[in-house]
Amino acid sequence: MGSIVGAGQFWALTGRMETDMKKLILVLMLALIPGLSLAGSQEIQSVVMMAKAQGGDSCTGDLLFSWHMENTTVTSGTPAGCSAGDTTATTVSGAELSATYKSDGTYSASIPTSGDRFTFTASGGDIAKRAAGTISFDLYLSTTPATGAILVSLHDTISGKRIDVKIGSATDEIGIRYASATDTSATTTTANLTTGVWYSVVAKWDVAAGTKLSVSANSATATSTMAITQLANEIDSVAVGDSFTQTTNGYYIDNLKIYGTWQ
Ligand SMILES: [Ca+2]
Repeated sequence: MGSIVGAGQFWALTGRMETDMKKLILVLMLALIPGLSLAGSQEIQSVVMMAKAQGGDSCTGDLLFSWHMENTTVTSGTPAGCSAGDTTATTVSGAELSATYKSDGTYSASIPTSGDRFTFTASGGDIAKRAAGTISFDLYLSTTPATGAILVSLHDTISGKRIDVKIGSATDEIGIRYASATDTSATTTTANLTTGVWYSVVAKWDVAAGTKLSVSANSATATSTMAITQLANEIDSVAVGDSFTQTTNGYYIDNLKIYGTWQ
């Protein structure tokens, strides 16, 4: 019991040790602050990671637009997309978000008949650029498509010119058409698309590059080095679906991304 220090002795001791205690407290603080700081940064990092996961895709860098077709608001749903401009699809004719087929989430864009499409307003090249870009999306043909059926298109509505990703003159092939002063296109010949399968489609254009156009699907790629004249005005409308009058289509599009550069 002799080791227990009485209250009077304690205060006397702390009085004598006051300077040393201050030094000790200072050392402890210096030792503890980096630990507290690390714990704090880890906590902040976790919160940021959670926010990013909940927020979906991020339109930073070359990615201008991403839509998973989970909601007509591209930034809603799981997974959520992003847009550097317009975020709300305008539904035209019989286009609809459908749970029948999808490559991610719960829904895809169903384009059942001619003229069905979703449109977005663009401005100043915010969600697609006439000079260069890449469009990627997943495609599911539920029926054999019409020849030349439009899948995704970028419009300069002032001049009426456009960039189209489309079915080829053969119904099992994919093409890209850059329709400015003259039409230039590239179309696969060995994609051999069939109904009932999800395919990843990638289409690219670059007015200034040596290879101007490229389109790929099902391990087949077609390119073109023929000169293309840049659209007269920047793209002001983006359409997902059939923006020309074709015959019955019956296809689904999911996981669309548009980049402002050749990827
Ligand atoms: Ca989806």
